[in-house]
Amino acid sequence: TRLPMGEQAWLLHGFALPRMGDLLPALDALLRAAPLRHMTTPGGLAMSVATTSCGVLGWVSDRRGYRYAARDPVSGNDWPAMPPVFAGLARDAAAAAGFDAFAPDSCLINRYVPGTRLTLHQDRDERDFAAPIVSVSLGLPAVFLFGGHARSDKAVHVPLAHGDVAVWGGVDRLRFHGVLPVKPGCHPVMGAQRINLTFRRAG
Ligand code: MD5
Ligand code: FE
Repeated sequence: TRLPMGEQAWLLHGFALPRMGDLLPALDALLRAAPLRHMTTPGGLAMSVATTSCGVLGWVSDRRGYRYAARDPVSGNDWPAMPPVFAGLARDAAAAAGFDAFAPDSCLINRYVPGTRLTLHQDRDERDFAAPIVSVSLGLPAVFLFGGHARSDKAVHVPLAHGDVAVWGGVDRLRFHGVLPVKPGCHPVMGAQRINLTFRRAG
């Protein structure tokens, strides 16, 4: 099902499920090549979400700020290439939501163990806000907060399950958003974690 969250924001329930057979082995290989790590915020705190990236650009945070970089600062190597099953899923989900020819150059991989949350924020580190953002949820369920254009705007709570794909673009691209603390549990495929893949056109 294709549920509208905003004028140009869509939840594609279960959209990734038919691709899990290719997606999960590709994810395993990526996490071996560029392990998840807790980056440091500009304020000097360790992020509660563990992150890594694939694609031409990866999202990084350190004392100097947030930005996209071509190399993994832990290994000094380029980020692993984006697997075709990742790029194809992102492109097809964007098209299903009305955004043609989405060609992401970055996929941020976020891991939430139980208790991990993501506070309300906007995604503003990308060069061009014309491209949509595609988000793939894996593992434990979570409650997504879909806010407005001001931090104080009331946020709608959207449940996200394993295999759900959300797409945001156009007038909804810069909305405040976040994730409530993930509840304890064990997913039959992914174990005691939620992993989110966030596809962006960053450069
Ligand atoms: C997550 N990640 O579940 C989310 C999925 C991040 C992040 O927010 O920055 O790593 S992406 C959610 C998103 C992106 C762009 C716009 C909107 C939501 N939105 O307008 O609601 O780990
Ligand atoms: Fe975000």
